[in-house]
Amino acid sequence: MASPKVVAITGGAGQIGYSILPRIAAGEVFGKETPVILKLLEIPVALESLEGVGMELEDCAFPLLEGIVCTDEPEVAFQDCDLVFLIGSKPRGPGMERKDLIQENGPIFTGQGAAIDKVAKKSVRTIVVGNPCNTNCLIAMHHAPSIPDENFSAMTQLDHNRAIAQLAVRAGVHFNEVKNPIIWGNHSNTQFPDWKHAMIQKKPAEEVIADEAWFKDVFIPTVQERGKAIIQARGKSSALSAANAAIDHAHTLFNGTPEGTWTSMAVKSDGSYGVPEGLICSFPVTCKGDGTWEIVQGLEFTTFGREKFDLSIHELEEERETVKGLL
Ligand code: NAX
Repeated sequence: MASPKVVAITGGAGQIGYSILPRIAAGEVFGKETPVILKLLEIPVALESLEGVGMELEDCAFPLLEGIVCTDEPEVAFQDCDLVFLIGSKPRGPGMERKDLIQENGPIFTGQGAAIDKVAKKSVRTIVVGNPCNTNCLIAMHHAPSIPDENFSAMTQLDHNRAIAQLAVRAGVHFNEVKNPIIWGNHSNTQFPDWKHAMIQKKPAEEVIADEAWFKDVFIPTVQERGKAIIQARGKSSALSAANAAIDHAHTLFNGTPEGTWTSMAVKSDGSYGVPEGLICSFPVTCKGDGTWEIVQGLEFTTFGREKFDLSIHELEEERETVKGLL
């Protein structure tokens, strides 16, 4: 058996927490030979509920689970961590603008970034799920100067998976036969779900589907607005699929992207594709499996695609401006 990996999850008593925890404990990120220690962080009012989640995890008697810590102190949760999922944040309240949400949640990520900086392993990987995840990731990264910026990423894997699913359903093929859509930009409804490089059964998606109007008028808005559709249907936001995507994101970081494929991940821009340096923007990335990623280079845009992507980059710049006091 390998030595245990220490994994922290914030918002452990929340919906996504409830769906993701058993999967990490079952070895779905680090494999069936690697034990895990789970550290769950919550706000004080949710601690009792968190203890209940801890009891349930215990009752699963997972062979790989070596320890469970429930706490409301970030420095306890992040101590010696190999992997941190920053999921906990406040949901958008009635009448709240996106800007208000950013200002409300931003401070959570200054404190948690600083705590990661202080007590986590220097090699820790942090995946930000709590919204607005790109900008929250920017804040956390900024407050952890002793950890490489490349160790931070925000989750657009759910959007990526939604794009795969829509293409598969439209083409009438299995999900496994769809590769390489791309989510460019922000995890918000300005994101640009790009089908131009996607492959279905090893053929270009646009040859298989051959319906430009469908891509523009159905595919893009369906992926962009899928979160809203789930809320309308379920009365609650996506949790099972969000947790699944967070597992996929972490699994890809630590196990790599299969040959010839990429995934979508929001990472720090190095200026690729004209994205201002330092923004946390979703790009197509490949991973080697050692926790590192690389932005796929040399892909081309149509004028339509470029305009869509630029809109999302602009929103990310506005978000950065909104939180500049926290950076
Ligand atoms: P829930 O409201 O069910 O759970 C959030 C939990 O976080 C609560 O238990 C709350 O007490 C806790 N929390 C709040 N502030 C905290 C803090 N400072 N430290 C630790 N815990 C804290 O929300 P849930 O459905 O689990 O969603 C969590 C976040 O994921 C939200 O911000 C949501 O918008 C975001 N999402 C992001 C997605 C993505 O693709 N990036 C998709 C799914 C989801 O919407």
